[in-house]
Amino acid sequence: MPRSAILNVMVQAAMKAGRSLARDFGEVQNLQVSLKGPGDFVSQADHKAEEIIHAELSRARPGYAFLMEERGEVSGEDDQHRWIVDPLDGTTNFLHGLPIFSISIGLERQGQIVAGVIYNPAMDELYTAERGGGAFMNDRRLRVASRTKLTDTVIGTGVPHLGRGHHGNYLIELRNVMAEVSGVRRLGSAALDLAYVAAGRMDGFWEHALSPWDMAAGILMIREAGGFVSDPAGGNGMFESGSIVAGNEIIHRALLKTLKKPLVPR
Ligand code: 2AM
Ligand code: CA
Ligand code: CA
Ligand code: CA
Repeated sequence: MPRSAILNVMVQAAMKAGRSLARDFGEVQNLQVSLKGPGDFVSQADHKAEEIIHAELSRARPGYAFLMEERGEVSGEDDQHRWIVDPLDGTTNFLHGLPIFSISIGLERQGQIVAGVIYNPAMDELYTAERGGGAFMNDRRLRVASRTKLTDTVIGTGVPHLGRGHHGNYLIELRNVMAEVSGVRRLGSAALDLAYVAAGRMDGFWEHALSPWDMAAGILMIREAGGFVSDPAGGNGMFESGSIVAGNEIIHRALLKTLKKPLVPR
């Protein structure tokens, strides 16, 4: 399916920012890094990528509002549209030389996510989705994995970072999931994790304490790949709660159930 004009704009912005990130990744030891909170780093690379995305998107669609990780909210005259941007998802990986990071750009129209792009410049993998138009990786149509037995699955997650609570609850969830699946993976870029669920590379995913910019593009990607996404209660409150659970219809339902269990002794 040919990309729409708006998706092309998003792809161009993500690729241009991706080239900037790739250059900075090559000399990561020279980057200026600062601390936003406990364990919460941000670098020149994050800011540069965000500048590029902001410039490209506002040039193509003046007036659209923004929600960006580093700049925060930027209002626009157009109250129907909002870009939701994470210029570098996986900063910790990036700063450690681990090539698992991404750019995530989502577009909301009247509060509904209608287009999403997730780009990993280190692997040159570009994930795109449009509402009703399917999800793609470098032009290949994506479909979530079809495994239906939890014991066969690989499930991604994110460990709550320093400065965010709920570690006790999370450890109970992790224990119960570990006991029921074939493998648990923690890659460190929530946006990429969601793209991998859309691509069928992971059968499911859950994480807490996320922000809209980590999830916006990925939520659409998974749904357009035939998957299911919700908050832990099964509702659509991922942005409000910061928590997300995803998979194909059966694995999503099974994960919701496992995550609700009290600590099962073994
Ligand atoms: P980031 O790299 O854009 O900050 C990994 O579990 C996810 O959590 C990533 O999407 C990462 O996004 C985010 N993250 C990692 N450490 C964080 C921290 N200290 N504070 C807030 N978000 C963090
Ligand atoms: Ca960050
Ligand atoms: Ca992020
Ligand atoms: Ca980020």
